[in-house]
Amino acid sequence: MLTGAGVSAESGVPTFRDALTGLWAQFDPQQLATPAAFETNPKLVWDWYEYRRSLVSKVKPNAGHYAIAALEDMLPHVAVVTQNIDGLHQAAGSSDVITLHGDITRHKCFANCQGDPTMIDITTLEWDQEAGPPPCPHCGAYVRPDVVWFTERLPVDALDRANALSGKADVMLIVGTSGVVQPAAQMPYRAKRFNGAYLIDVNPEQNAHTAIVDLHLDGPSGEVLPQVIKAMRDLP
Ligand code: BJW
Repeated sequence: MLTGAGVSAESGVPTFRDALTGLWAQFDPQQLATPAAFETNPKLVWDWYEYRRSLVSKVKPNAGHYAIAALEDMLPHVAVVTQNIDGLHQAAGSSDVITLHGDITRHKCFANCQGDPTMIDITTLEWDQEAGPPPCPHCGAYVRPDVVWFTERLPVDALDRANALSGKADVMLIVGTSGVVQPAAQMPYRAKRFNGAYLIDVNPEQNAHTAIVDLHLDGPSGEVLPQVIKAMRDLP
């Protein structure tokens, strides 16, 4: 599985490119999700992530997440390579989840002063929350969310494993991603090139992968994936 923000849309988590609604509508998410934006305006970026972290803390997995988890009982090995930072695959019971872009509930020192990454538990900190991000208790640099921003390297172990699994996949389901963000967007190409994988795209919209997939299942993943499971269970 390669998943993106669309798989969580039916849980009430706006997709990345739809994430800026209401007060946030005036900003471009691609401009906020960068280390340069955080350095320029730490409070703005921190407040955006706090808003999204609060939202994620209230949502539950949807039928799409549960269908993906259910595939583990039906296939020899299912790995979920996700670009999502919301933890909903894990909450639905998927046991092998590779998180390429981090986790919005975790935090680290912006300077990684004690080694990369220097994780910080913000529940142990006291600071003026109106002022912006807390200072790192070790060095005083700002604390930031443990997510991967544009121009930053992905976690090496996660990327290596995702690349290796993609290169030997028999089937890849690509669910709820626009397919424009690298290196995640390369995974289907690796699966096709190295193992001739059968590619299935689940998305209510055309996207960057639609042209190369073997099958495009047009619809929301919370509706399409349970039907896929049912069809598999009904096989003779
Ligand atoms: C539904 C649905 C429903 C809706 N059911 N579906 C090579 C070429 C060009 C550029 C680059 C390159 N290599 C690297 C880059 C630069 C950059 C990049 O890719 N830029 C592109 C935009 C061009 N990549 C990076 O910087 C990466 N770092 C890197 O490669 O380091 C080395 C390097 C750096 C620089 C140069 C060269 C090498 C890091 C990328 C990190 C991405 N991080 C983010 C933010 C995470 C934290 C946060 O959430 O705030 O990750 S960006 C954002 O995009 C987020 C997402 O995980 C990611 C993907 O988005 P996703 O999931 O596809 O969501 P959407 O919103 O785009 O699409 C939703 C889809 O769901 C749509 O298709 C809907 O139709 C669908 N949908 N409802 C099913 N119910």
